[in-house]
Amino acid sequence: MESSSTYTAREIHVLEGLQAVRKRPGMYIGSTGARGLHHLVFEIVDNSVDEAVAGFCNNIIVVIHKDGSVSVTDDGRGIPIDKHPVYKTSALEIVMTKLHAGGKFDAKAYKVSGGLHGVGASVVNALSKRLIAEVKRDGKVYRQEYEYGKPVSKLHIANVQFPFKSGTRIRFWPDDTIFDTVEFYYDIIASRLKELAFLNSGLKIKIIDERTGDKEEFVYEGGIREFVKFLNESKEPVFDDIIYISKVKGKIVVEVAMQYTKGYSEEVLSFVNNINTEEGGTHLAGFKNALTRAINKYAIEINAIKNGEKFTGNDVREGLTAVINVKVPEPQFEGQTKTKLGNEEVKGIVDSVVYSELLVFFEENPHVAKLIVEKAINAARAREAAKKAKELIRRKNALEVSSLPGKLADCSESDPEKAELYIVEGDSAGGSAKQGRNREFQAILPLRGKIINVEKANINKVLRNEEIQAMITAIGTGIGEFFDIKKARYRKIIIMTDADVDGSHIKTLLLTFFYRYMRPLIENGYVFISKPPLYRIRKGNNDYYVYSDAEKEELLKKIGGNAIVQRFKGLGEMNPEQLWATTMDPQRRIIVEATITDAMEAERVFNTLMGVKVEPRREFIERYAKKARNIDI
Ligand code: 0RA
Repeated sequence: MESSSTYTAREIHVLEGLQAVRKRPGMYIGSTGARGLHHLVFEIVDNSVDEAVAGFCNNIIVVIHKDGSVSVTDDGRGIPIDKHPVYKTSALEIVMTKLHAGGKFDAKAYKVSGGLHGVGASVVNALSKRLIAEVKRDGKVYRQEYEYGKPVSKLHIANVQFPFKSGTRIRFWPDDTIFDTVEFYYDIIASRLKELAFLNSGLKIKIIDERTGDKEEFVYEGGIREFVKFLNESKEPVFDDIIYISKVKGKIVVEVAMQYTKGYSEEVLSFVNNINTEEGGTHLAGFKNALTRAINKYAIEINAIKNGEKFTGNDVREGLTAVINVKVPEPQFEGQTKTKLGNEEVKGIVDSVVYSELLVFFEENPHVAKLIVEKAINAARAREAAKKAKELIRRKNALEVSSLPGKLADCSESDPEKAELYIVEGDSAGGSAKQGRNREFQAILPLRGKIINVEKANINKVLRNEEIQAMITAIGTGIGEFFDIKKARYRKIIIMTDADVDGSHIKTLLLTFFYRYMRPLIENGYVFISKPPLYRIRKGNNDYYVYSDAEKEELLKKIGGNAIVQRFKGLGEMNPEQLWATTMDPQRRIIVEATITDAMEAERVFNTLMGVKVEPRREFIERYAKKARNIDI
């Protein structure tokens, strides 16, 4: 604690406050780097902007001096210089030396900033080796000087020039023992001043760099409308109008300006009390919500989209440039950099204001509204297309990169033109086929018959069936809109099932599947049905297999009457050699190309098996048949 007896208790308290700022400057200005250094300028400028927001200031002049100082001059009312009855000090001195001036002594009671921002002039004073505060009121200029936050002079009338009838001028020399650098950058200061000029329409802000002679003046009568125009300077707008919303709801002021560009990127800046809320927050959430709702509402109203369809937030913000500027009396700043507005009540207010005002604008400007809806439709389409492309890549990966199914016994032939795939019903027949095949060009994929219960499996279930997925992978073409016949791994796909009810069900299901998901495979003659023999005829130690009744009669004549004729039951009855001889040897086997008619018939049978209701379908067909006739007339 300060022990010098010359200080009153109050003064000790004040010194302690500013001592804390010098001890831990990062706590008050974020950093002691270039950013923190420039923060000092913005703190002082903010005070002048607040005076402008209060309606008493129209001009701010910022000068970067050659001696390393910066001065900020405004034409406001001037910080009060009269002595406070209790403190017996001027309000100016309290403002300059008291940390977080509050209560009824708060000279900035109307100030709406918060968080790291607006910590005030006393922090700047504490971190400056020298500071001069000047106030012009009643035709006189009052002046007080400080060093390291402490007054080194009394408040006195000085004989100096002041550019306005009234106002405040603060000039400070940052403490080079605190900051890593004390060199001010014109561009950093100028861009923030420009931003402030956009955010406070009509406020004239000048910057002069005496080191270089650079100077600029920022004043925008159009405010954030001109901000949006500026942001879109190098972009191509969809329409010339800048949509502008301005409403006061209780103590909250909502202002929005927006315009769409032909580009795809989104540039939405949001501000609370002139602070750029880089992390967004409730005001931004309210705006986004309202924009999406309003555009959807209008699009449905003009029948541009159906009621069930909806644009997403991203759809309606594609190519959007917007500035959201709200004023909130007691802002809660959250987030990593304290630039996220947390006040929940702001969300609903911004949402309802923007929603209703946008709909009014759309009604009054249908031409512009239509362009916005069109833009959103295009964005939605692009989103769908991108999603499909992604899906395609995902599936391609699944089909091409993923290894072939374990159940598949592939052939060694790499030329698909010469390769065949046997899809075989049942594991036992599959086993025989694997042994009996010519492994050079014949691949075998056994399907477990029971898994695919045609009566119960709808086609979507079939798609999810592991065996069917193995088949898709083995064939390699992909399915549906992603089907590519050039990727077929086999020129012949041969369905080999037993000649019984189960076998015919599986055949029906496979044909239906090919018809719905790999139709070109059928159209191009890639799919075949294997015809196993109808009879087995045994004479002595010899087995004969025949494929038709006529063939049977002919054979029996040839080999004599005491042969045993057996209706052939299943593929599983044959050993590998027999299977090769009867069903797989290209010289002897019978395979029939599946036609589209076959596949259509299979689908019909499949639907019947599935018990698809006939009535609604007939009604549907009759209704549309009638409609079609009417159109003909
Ligand atoms: C409180 C009251 C009055 C002015 C100010 C603050 C004020 C503060 C700053 C800081 C930078 N520039 C400023 N300009 C004004 C007005 C008191 C009155 O005259 O009624």
